[in-house]
Amino acid sequence: MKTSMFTHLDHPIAVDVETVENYQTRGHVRIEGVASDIVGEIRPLITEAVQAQRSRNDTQGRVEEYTSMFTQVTNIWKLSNEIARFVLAKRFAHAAAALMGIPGVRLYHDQALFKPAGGKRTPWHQDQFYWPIDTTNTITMWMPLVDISPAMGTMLFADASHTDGPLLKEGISDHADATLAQVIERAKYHITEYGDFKAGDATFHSGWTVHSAFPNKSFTVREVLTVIYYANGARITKPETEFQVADMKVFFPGLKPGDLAASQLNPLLT
Ligand SMILES: O=C(O)CCC(=O)C(=O)O
Repeated sequence: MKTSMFTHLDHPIAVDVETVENYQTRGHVRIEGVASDIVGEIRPLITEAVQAQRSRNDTQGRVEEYTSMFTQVTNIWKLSNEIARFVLAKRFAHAAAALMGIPGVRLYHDQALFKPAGGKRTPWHQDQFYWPIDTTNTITMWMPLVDISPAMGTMLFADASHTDGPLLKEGISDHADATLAQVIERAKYHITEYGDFKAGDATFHSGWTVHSAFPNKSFTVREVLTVIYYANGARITKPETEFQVADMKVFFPGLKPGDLAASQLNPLLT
């Protein structure tokens, strides 16, 4: 990867007022071309790291059903300097901060989520159920590394569901999926899906936005990288579930409830 590419990544991109408003009212938004200039260069490095991790068969300390739905690698930025430059890029972090309307964001973690050909639907869920953190200013950037269509597993979002906070005290499962589907019907949330994506486009969704993803009906792997951010200044809460106990250990190493959520794995990015 060329050094000039890295320099590019250090510059914030403009996020217009309408995009910010859309994010804040609906709990999700799509920004096209966030990384289209560089995704072709970073993709081979990420796929290589995912392959290496797959052969180690390591769940990386997490307790979650995701591990059976995807080839998932968490904190992939720790595996290569180039991937770190990408994941920690100011370009993405500034967009995340602008959408949330806050000055500073820290990294929670990243995830390569590679859904294999034939991979099943991602059930409805809310990410923040898993996170022991005292802010609702949390956001996930979800970025395909290849061009994808809905038939390969793009996401669906329940509009404005983030404004209702936690809707279910259950981790991802078929049961939780069915219950959230009922919640969606009762609340009459409008469901948004964004159609086709080019590699390097991205959606951003809030930690409490109810979302799911289509199955991968194609013959190729759906390669996605996500990066999760939260407001600088947030503190760690007392874990309420085994998932949150695991997340505290893995993503806030050495810290405890009440501490500032700022371990060496959570650099300030803006
Ligand atoms: O990629 C998927 O299928 C689901 C991803 C997801 O739920 C997330 O990034 O929060």
